[in-house]
Amino acid sequence: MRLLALASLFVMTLHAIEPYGIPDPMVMEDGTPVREAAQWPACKAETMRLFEKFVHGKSPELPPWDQCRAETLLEKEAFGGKGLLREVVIHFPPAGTPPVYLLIAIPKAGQPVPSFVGLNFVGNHAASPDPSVRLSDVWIPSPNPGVVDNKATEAARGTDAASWPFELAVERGYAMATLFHGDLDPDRPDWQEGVHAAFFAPGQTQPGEGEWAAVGAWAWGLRIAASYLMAQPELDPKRVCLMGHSRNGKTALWAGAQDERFALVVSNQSGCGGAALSRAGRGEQLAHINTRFPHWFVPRFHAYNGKENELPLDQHQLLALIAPRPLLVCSAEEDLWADPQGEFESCVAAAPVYRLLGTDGFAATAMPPLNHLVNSQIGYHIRPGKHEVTAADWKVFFDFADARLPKTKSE
Ligand code: GTR
Repeated sequence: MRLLALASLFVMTLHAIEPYGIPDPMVMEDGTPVREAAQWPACKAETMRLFEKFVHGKSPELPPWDQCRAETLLEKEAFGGKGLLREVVIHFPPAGTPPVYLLIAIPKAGQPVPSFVGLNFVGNHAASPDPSVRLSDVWIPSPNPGVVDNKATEAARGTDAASWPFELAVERGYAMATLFHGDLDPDRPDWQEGVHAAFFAPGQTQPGEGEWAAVGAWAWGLRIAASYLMAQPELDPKRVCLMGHSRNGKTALWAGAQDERFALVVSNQSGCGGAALSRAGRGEQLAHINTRFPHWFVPRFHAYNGKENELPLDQHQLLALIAPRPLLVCSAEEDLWADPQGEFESCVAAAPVYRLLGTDGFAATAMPPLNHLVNSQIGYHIRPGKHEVTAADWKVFFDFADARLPKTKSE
């Protein structure tokens, strides 16, 4: 029976951790327990289908990179000569899909470097104050600084730069790439702009039952961006990492689950529908998220509003889909809406899969002190403060990546 509470395990070792009757991530749908690593691929495939069916929908196949086309719009020396700032536009099939724009800081290293890629909330021009970065022309939510009638103006430049410390990345030896989720799909219940419409059958106006929603489309864009990064000689294709904050953190987890090419995943305050257990019942609940953001997840997920206990999955299984690759879950003390405790418990509950696959799993049995990195293959960090991503957070991401990625390309 899949809904085996992990109670006995937790009660013995983790007094602070609740199991809530969450599904056992290592029991097959027919009740077969997963006891060996060789059984995991089949269990993983079942879990993936559950997330497709109940949460994200199924995304189209990723277009092969040789069917995509990247054009460099900007390339200049930057960061006091320590690196390059580049912006590219990526066109991809099918015909009619809008392109995505990727802004990248690349250290001058003389050897292929690891990279991070993440979605931004308000356009590349907001991530960097550099006036040569292209001003986005797609729909952007208002109110946002410098956004007038849902369009970016010059006043929007650099307004989100605190979330994207490019120079720090370059100094730490990482490339940092970002793209606007609105290039893939506007963050509103609209299916005409963005990538969905290009896949509609004649007469279709919204995704059908089981088809991808907004988070699925955003995750698809991250994967296309990864294909670009992996094709660049300056970047190590084996060390492309994902970072996402909040709704973009939910998206990073889904992209990382689907695409094993990502070497490492960071979820920053991803909360409900991200790292936090839905059954924990704190902070944002399914009824909140599905009402305010009806386009993020598939309609079947909405059917569980107020009925989280009936979901045939919980979010620790999304974390387990990333195993055995390094995964860092970050919370903020004041961000109770994202339920730090539920994010931590999710790590605990995903750890058996990580251990099954030969890693050190998760090295904490109770919530760690503030500003302490739990440095195991599932990492965890909680800091004081509120819901945001800062340069101090990025330092933790780089510390974790330094510890968990191979050191050089040849390793
Ligand atoms: C909130 C939403 C969260 C989170 C956040 C964000 O309003 O309730 O799930 O995604 O937005 O993306 O900043």
